[in-house]
Amino acid sequence: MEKEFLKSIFELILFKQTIFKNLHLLTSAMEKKTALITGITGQDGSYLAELLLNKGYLVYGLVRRSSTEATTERIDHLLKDVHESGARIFRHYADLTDTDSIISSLMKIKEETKKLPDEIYNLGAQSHVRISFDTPIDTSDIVGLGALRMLRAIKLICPETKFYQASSSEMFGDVIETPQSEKTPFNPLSPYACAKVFAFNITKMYRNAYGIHASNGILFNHESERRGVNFVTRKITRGLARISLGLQDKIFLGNLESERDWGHSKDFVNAMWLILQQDKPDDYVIGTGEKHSVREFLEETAKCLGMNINSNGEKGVNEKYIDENGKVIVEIDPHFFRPLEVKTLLANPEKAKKILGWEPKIKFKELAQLMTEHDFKLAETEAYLKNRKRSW
Ligand code: NAP
Ligand code: F7E
Repeated sequence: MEKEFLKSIFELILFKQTIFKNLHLLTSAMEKKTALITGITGQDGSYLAELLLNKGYLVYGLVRRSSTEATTERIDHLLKDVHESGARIFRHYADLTDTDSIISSLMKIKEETKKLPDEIYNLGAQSHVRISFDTPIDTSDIVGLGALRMLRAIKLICPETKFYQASSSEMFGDVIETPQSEKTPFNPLSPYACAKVFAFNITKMYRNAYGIHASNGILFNHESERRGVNFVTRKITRGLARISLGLQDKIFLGNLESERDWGHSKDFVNAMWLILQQDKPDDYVIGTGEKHSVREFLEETAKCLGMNINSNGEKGVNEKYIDENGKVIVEIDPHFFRPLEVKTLLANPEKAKKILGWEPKIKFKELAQLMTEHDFKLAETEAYLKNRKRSW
């Protein structure tokens, strides 16, 4: 009898919590804009979620199921228990390769907020260019067909929703002209870039054929303290920071001569938002208008750390960087070369400046400085924990 009573009290509490959550969501959604982000656990997704929350949005994010909680590391500081009154960010399990999960997520948003999202940002991708040569079919499915799945769901369920497609400067590939603008023809060199070209074109096609507010941001490389550790900038800042504290001996890199137009992700997600605030959908190149080589990034990082490193002067796979104690700290490993290499990329962001009023705040040197400082602090913590363990 007592057990039954306790059970009904417990059920009542759960019921109240659900009603409270839905009521809270309903009132919030009526007052606030709602956005859905695919790829919310990625570098850009996490900064975009922060930006939108600061602007008062309700934010939904599509998250892939994983056997660990590690994939939400970049957004853990934003997540709250959905039953808490201030919760404005929500996760739905879904996958860009699974149309049903995308449609289900849109229907769930409708159920919970009694309206459909005002804006959808499609950032989900297998975004590593070299890995796309190893997994071309999976990459094309996520990157290319994934965008089409999103657009098809929008056409069927929420044709009024504004759509942002994360297009990429990789589409320019073997560049036809320098710098690259919205008018520069594409010439892709990887499965990733070919899939992005498809996604770009299908976004434009849905805009023209069905009047959907669908725009492409053609973003040049952007990095940050949250950049994945297998992209070259983070590999360098993390690697050299760890080497400087004796946690690692050396790093292995590929082509040091590649040139990229590197900006900071925080600036770039602001451009994404500005693109969707325009009355008319359109395509925009987003970049800093400055290019630097991988070698320059390596040398700038060493400078930030006060490391004196020099090349042995050899070219290609025999080149090494050596520190003041004669220790080799950088070697070349052909594994990191690509079957085809995009040698140089440089943005002409004039249209974004003129129409969106967008300009990057963080340029090359500050970017390297921010990333290096961040990775040095992480390495210091790692070294401290390692030494503490040793003293036990
Ligand atoms: P990122 O850090 O690699 O993040 C990619 C995101 O996509 C992650 O949240 C990942 O989830 C998710 N994802 C992967 N496969 C998925 C799938 N099958 N279904 C749903 N989600 C999936 O990439 P980023 O640097 O933030 O870039 C964001 C977008 O901009 C990407 O589309 C990228 O291609 C594009 N882009 C990036 C740059 C750049 O320099 N960063 C430049 C131009 C364009 P997990 O966390 O579970 O892996
Ligand atoms: O390579 C060279 C490599 O992997 C940059 C993605 O966000 O930006 C990114 O693609 C350059 C390339 O970025 C290593 O060959 C040398 O030339 O950091 P990355 P990415 O390929 O430019 C575009 C715009 C995107 O859209 C993509 O999603 O650095 N490089 N040595 C190396 N690259 C890596 N990863 N590792 C090396 O050891």
